[in-house]
Amino acid sequence: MRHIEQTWRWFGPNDPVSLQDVRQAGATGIVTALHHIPNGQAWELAEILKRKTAVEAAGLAFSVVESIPVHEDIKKRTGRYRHWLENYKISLRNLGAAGIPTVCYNFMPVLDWTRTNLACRIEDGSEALRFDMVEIAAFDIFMLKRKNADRDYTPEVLSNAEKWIEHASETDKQRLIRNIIAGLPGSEETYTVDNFRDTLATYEGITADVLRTHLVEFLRDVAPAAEEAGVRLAIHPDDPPFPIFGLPRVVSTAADVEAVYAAYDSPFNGLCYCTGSFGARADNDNLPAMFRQLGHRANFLHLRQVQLEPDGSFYEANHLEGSHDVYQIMLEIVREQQRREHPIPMRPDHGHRMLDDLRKTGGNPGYTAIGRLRGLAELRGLEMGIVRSLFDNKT
Ligand code: DNO
Repeated sequence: MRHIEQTWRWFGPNDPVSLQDVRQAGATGIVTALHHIPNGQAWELAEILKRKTAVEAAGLAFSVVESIPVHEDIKKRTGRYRHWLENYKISLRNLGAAGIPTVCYNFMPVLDWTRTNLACRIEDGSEALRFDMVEIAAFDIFMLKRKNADRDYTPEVLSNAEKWIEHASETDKQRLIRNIIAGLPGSEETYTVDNFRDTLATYEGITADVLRTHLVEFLRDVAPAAEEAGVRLAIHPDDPPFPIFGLPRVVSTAADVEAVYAAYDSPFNGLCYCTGSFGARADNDNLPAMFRQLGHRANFLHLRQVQLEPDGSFYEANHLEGSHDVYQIMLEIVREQQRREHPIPMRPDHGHRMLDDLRKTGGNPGYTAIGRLRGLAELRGLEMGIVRSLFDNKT
């Protein structure tokens, strides 16, 4: 029987959660990125090896890069996109040379993952990340003042957004702006309202069809290079998995992922199966089935839960609770793992700020130690229980 690999995201030497902490959490693999290298630049072998040495000195493996960001020019196929593409391939080759087997990336225009509240207190007193559709609408319509933004929301959300803006203090508004566009951990880009508006304008005319074509072109170019370098690509789904602020999103559903797979048919061109991202869309209502369909090319796993609300809002629930059936998802993962030679890397994705972490300041929202420790502990117990009951009892 084969087990998935337990990994942990580490933001590098400045991460308040240390590699020693990670060891105590019980993960064996590290997911990290060279965040200091500007988007588009090639990652030099020496820089990669330096990070690898630091990780290995702590008794851990450098398992996954998350992420090599895709330059906006590549998504739009404008400007110096050919140059950035060549750099992307250089980074992949250097990672291959350093023996790093997996690279996660996303193809979301302008924004990476998006939340409105980074400290939403839930019933047990811990703090979760939340995406509130009413606050998104209030930002979009009244602060960003995007043309025709009101057309993108239901009448109920619109009327609640009006109420929100009426009652919001200046501090509430600034907090909302910061949470949405000042960049969440790992998202690399930060914006002010004005330059966010300007950046959105550069996507005029880029419909979902156009963006998908650009993604396919990106993959036809880059995936063969990844294969040659021995590096498995894992595209991260859109988070949340629907268009936002008028920007198209094309990695939100199973059909979207099939188009990614079709662009270059290889196990090296795969998916980061992220339960929390896919699961934030009401019609992705059967995640185990989605894994059955797509899992043969899942090169990386992000496991967490969301609790959906009727207006499209959601918050991040504890790893084993929420709107989806994590047991069934894990069962599919365990089955897929038995068909693979290599352990599929999995990380507990996000966690609540809880216990002692509530008394600390700073840190990366969603990436505190204790919440993720709880997530990893629960997930590894679930996996072990499934593996043992399926295989061990029969030997
Ligand atoms: C959020 C992360 C994402 C992810 C990127 C992958 O916590 O899952 O920021 O790293 O989208 O490129």
